[in-house]
Amino acid sequence: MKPSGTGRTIVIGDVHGCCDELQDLLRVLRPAADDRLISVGDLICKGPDARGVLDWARATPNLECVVGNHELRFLKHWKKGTRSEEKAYDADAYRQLGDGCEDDMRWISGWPSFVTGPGFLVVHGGFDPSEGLEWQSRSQLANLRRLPGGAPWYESYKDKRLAVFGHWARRAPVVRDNAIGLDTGCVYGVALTALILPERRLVSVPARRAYRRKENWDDA
Ligand SMILES: [Mn+2]
Repeated sequence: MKPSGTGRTIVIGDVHGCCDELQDLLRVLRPAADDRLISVGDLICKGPDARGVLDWARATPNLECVVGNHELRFLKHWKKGTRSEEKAYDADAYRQLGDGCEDDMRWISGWPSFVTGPGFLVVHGGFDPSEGLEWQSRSQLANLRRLPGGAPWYESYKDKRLAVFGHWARRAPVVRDNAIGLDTGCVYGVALTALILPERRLVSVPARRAYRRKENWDDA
């Protein structure tokens, strides 16, 4: 690994509160101050330590976060003042976040639904390739897996610009010429994966354990 001063872009897959594995990954990546770090979103929920993950994120000035579906749901709770569409694991995440939650939400409300860089874009879920990314809803960008008809959205994506995404937990990264999926199910006991650009190198660290059980892997 290059130690520092390399100006890399490093995209980090779905952390879901797995703070130990995030720290393991950072020990391998050794990001420098001039590296551009990007989270695909879903930093929180399902895993053991949302607080630790957000504390790291807020203390990392060269990190940009794309909003995930779990953050979007928490923002909805915050804006409405009620926990609509509350998931079973939300109470755990709120407990982990504790008193800082209001500040966290204010900060998260500023996260974009996608970010771009030279030759790449990062989105949490996906987008309909037949329409401009900028016209699609925050909810769609954070949640999309399959297009109407059932095919994964990225199978219809023909642009040369590399689309990096998370959200769809697989036992291995999805690697196509123009799309890379980084959710390798850390919270389910597989691995936490990052992508280093422009060289397109994938770096994974194993999950220390399965924090949640996954009944069915949708690897198709
Ligand atoms: Mn997600």
